[in-house]
Amino acid sequence: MARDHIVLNINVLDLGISPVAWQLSGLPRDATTTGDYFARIGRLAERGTLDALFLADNPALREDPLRKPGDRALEPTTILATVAAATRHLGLIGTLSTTFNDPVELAERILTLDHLSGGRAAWNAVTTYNPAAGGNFGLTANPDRATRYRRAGEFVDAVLALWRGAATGHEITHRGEFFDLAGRLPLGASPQGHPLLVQAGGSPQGRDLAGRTANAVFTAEMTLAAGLEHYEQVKQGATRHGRPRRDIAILPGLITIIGSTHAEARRRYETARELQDPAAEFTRLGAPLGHDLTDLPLDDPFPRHLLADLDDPNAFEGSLGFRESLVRGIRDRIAARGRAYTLREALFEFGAGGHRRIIGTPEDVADTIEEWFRAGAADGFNLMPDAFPQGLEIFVDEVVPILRRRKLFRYEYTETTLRERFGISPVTAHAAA
Ligand SMILES: Cc1cc2nc3c(=O)[nH]c(=O)nc-3n(C[C@H](O)[C@@H](O)[C@H](O)COP(=O)(O)O)c2cc1C
Repeated sequence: MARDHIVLNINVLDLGISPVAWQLSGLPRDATTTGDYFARIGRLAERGTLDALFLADNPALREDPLRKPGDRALEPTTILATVAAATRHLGLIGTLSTTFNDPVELAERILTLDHLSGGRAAWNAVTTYNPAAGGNFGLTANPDRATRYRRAGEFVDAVLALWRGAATGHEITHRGEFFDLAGRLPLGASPQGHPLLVQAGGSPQGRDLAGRTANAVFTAEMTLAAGLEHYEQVKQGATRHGRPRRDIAILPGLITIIGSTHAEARRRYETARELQDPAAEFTRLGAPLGHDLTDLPLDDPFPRHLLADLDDPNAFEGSLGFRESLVRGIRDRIAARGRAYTLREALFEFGAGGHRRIIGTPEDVADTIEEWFRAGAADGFNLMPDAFPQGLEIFVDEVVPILRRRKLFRYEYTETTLRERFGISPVTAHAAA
């Protein structure tokens, strides 16, 4: 346990992480294309003194909206500007791709948000795996992982240099494989100096980029053992790059299906499961594993060959971080249940990706959060409720008070900027050199 407080962000994935969230939430299907929806979630998160609102990114034309109604379509930075206006304290973390953006434009956009919000902005850097994205940007395929991460490293360096230049009033020069730039942004220091940097992507390259540059990492781990390993690896990476361990917060995703009693939580889960279509789950589990599952018999034992090591990880299109977490999770299940563990069970248990999931009471959720935090497997979590707004309401009203009583979470906001709240070193003239 490196901090005295847990970091808790709310990850707003459409109407919730459940594929049938639009049926559970009771909100209109198109709520996620309104500013009111995000403003309401922002205010709710602030009522619970959460750290930040987090948004993912998918710079590709979307899947069929009729198959997944309610899929978020709005661009993250614009949503965050709306949330900034509706809140006073909440941090604002937007994911944007290093493969399909330009560093000068992105640096200016996020620094603008940082100024508008009084020092609450952060950028989550990802390299994008969705193969549909490349086609929209004039490529026949996405660049391979090694190329994407070389570009990501240079992109992040350029953005940080531009932000430090803005904070200290210096011009910068950057000459590299992908970008050449010279000059400075037309902005000065924001109230927190400049925005924070977050990273998501758990391959060896992703972990190294995080250790070298990030102030927070969004990770995917299902077990405490895996969480501990990942945590140490990234923190040691930070140390290797001469950075203090506390300048980087490790934040695994946490899926929550909460009920006031165990029976109620179970009922909430079963209701969703009955609405789910196993055929739709084939893609949700198959894509991150890198296999087409469609013709496999649902009630046979889980096919172990799907969990074999990849011949060429560099050529694997999906996220290695997600795949590793899933493979480990499913292997653990098979070890516990043997041939009785079927593909059907795996689809429903692991279809939401490689994140830890809790179906339980507020106490259960608080216990897991406390266990991971005290063990040194997490500095906090990116929360992913099954459906909004109820999944967040019950967290704010019933889990947060437990964490406060256990002295693990704040009663009120005491810091003004996200940098201070995360306990990250201030921007100094030294850092800008
Ligand atoms: C927890 C987590 C969250 C991610 N969120 C996004 C996202 O919002 N948008 C995106 O394009 N990629 C996202 N990614 C994927 C990676 O950043 C991805 O772009 C790339 O394929 C590298 O992933 P890898 O390092 O795990 O292989 C996420 C990955 C992880 C592990």
